Formats: sequence, C-alpha cells, structure tokens
Amino acid sequence: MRIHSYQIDQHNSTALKSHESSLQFLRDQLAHKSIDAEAIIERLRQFQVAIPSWALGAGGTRFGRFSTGGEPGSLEQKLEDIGLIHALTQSAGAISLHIPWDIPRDAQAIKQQASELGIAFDAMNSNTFQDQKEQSLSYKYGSLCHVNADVRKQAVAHNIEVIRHGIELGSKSTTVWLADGSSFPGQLNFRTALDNTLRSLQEIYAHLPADWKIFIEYKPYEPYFYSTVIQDWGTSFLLANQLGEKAFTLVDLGHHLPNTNIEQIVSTLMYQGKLGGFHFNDSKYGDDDLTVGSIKPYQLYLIFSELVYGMDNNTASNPEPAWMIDASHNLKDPLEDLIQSLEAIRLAYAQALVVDRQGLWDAQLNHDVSMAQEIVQDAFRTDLRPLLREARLRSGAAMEPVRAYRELNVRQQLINERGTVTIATGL
Ligand SMILES: [Mn+2]
Repeated sequence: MRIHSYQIDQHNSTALKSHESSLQFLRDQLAHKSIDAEAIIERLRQFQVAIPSWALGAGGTRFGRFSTGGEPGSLEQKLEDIGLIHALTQSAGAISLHIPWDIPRDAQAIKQQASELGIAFDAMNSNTFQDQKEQSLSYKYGSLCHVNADVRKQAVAHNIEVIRHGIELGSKSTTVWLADGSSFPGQLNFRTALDNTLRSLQEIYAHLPADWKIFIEYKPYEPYFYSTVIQDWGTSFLLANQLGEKAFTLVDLGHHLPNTNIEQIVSTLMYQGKLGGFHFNDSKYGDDDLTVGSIKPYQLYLIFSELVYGMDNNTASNPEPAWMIDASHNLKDPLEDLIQSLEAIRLAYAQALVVDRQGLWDAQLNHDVSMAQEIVQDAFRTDLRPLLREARLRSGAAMEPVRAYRELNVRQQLINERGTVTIATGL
C-alpha cells in the first residue's frame, strides 16, 4: 500500500480553516515573548526519528502475544510500513535494522526501495541476547563478557557481520546492547565480565569504518535480575572513553531505575561530547516500552530541554544524537502507536525550543527559584500543537496523522493485502 499526496491534500483541506486561526493565536502569543515561530517550524520540519524494524508488529509480554493483523512479514513490507508513517508525518525518514532478523536478500533492491520512500538507514543493531538456529555456541551465560573465549569470538564475529551489512546499505553506525549479566549473587565475576566486554568491544571497534560510530546502550536489569555488565550510563561512558572517539553512550529512556534524573544524565553526556544515540519510549515501572509521552510527558520535556541546550551549545566534535523510537506495542495498532510517539517527541522538542533561556539563566544567577520554575513550566504549558501541524502541512504530511490513518483505512488494507495471522519477522 502507498499513500498518495492527493489523499494527504484532501485530508488537510478539511482541517485547514480551524488550523489557521489557532496558529495565528499562537504566533501572537510567541511574538509577545519575542519567540520566532518560523524558526521553530523549520527545526520541526528537519527533525527526523528512526523507526526500528521490530516496532511494526505486535510485541507481546512474557505471558503472550496478540497479533494485530496485516503485520509485515518481510523487510520489504517493514519498509513499506515505515513509508506509510513517513508519508503521513514526514518525520520518520529512517529505519533502524536488526541483524539477523532483517538480513537483506538483495541489499541493492532494499536500498532502492528505501530511497523511493525517502527513508535512510540509521544505526544497525546486533543481537547476542538470543541463540540463532545455526549458531554453534550458546549465549545463555553471556556473549561479549563470556568466560569462554570461543563464545566471545563468535559474538564479536556477529557484530562485525552487522557492520558489514550496514556498509552495504549505507548505514553509518551500530548499536550494541547486551543482555549479559547474572541473576544470582556470585554467578559472575564482575571485574572479569567487564574486562572481557571491553576487550570484545575493542575488537569490534577495530572493524568500524572511519566515518562510523558505535553506540553502547546500558540497562540496569532484565533479562537478568541481579546484575547487568553494562548497567548504567557511567559504565557505558567508561567503555566509550576506553574505545575512542567513534564510541558513544546511548540513552534508552526505559533503561533506568524509577525516578532516575535522566535529564541530568543527558546534560552530563552532552557536556562530554559522548551522547551518541537516543531511544524513546515511556514507562511507569520498568522497561515498559510504552508510547512516548503517554505516562510522563513532563519528564520527556525536561529531557528535551537538556537535549536542545546541549545541541545549541555543542562543539563540532559533539554530534547530534541518532534518534530512534524503541517501543513495543501490545494493545494498540503499532503504526498508530508510532505516529503518537512521533507526535509526542516533536511536541517535547517544540516545548524545549520555546524555553526563555536568557530569562532562565538570569533567574539561576539571581537564585530566583520561583522564577526559574515559572519559566520552565510556561514553555511546557503553552499549547504548541499548531506549530507541529504547520510543520507537517509545509512538508506535505497530514495535519492530523492518526485521523488520516483511519480515514484511509490503512490497517484494513494491510490486512487485505497480508492476511490476519502474519507475524512480523523477528518477533
Ligand atoms: Mn533501546
């Protein structure tokens, strides 16, 4: 299925009238605070977030999985789905692949299809958290950290293979997330596990092309429950520093213990030029992988405020992070869920862009705590959705993408094309 521009235009023509008056109202509000709405609209138009190939079907929990119907059964169909999201939002212009779930049969054909849909290849993702059929040694007791050198060698070879696939497709980065850890005190020698992991990563790093980056993702627990080898940002930062200038920390919002001050972690990593990648999701208790902004939109905004401050005060050596949605959809239509996540990300970005930075700095210098809070909350409480609609309108996207998705009956069409019992590859 493809969405055509006349269908988008038709949708937009019905929403235009009420949009114009609400945009004008907001423009006036912002002008009153000396904020240029045009600059924000332009930044919103440029902002693209990668969709991971595994987020297009129903995820599931350890208790079960309920199929959505019409799920993509091949890499080609996954690209097609991201093409649909991108056509509706013009903000999902990249895919993040997972190896071995998404090994392309014909890399050139996949590249061609992606470029027709306006989709780039973002970070690659390796998988040493489960055993594959043809694999000789098991990762049950770890991969890059394993006490057996042959298992480590196998895991390193897999990561090099992931880089090779990425080179063929035009990707420029790879993400390493390790399940490696232990569930019981005494199971693992912490120091040996970390040392083995560093050495394994150094071997992978040696195979990284000059213009590539490697992202190291951390997580405090799960699938193991007592320890994780790369448990927090400090451990990831230590490894990234040891590896070299092409290595960075990756922050996944769901990979923190409850109430962790993630915005401060972001600030510290950007200060050091070591924030390389960012995975969006939301959670109430653990790594719930819920729709971005569905539970804690204020925290998301505070994090974005640090991201924007970091990007606007960065040195050249500090790249803009690779943005990706890393969520799992158990109840909602995955495509609607992703559209909602994109909306939440862009809204938080817009809120962060309208913070009165000079006023905030003055309040901080004067220890005017009340005024600092007023300024921070004012940006969050201003309804900036007309800016998002305007950015979409100018980019040829749907002003109300979820509504357009339903008007176009996308899910039913996908079910007609693919059937009701398909399962997204890799899930
Ligand atoms: Mn992640």
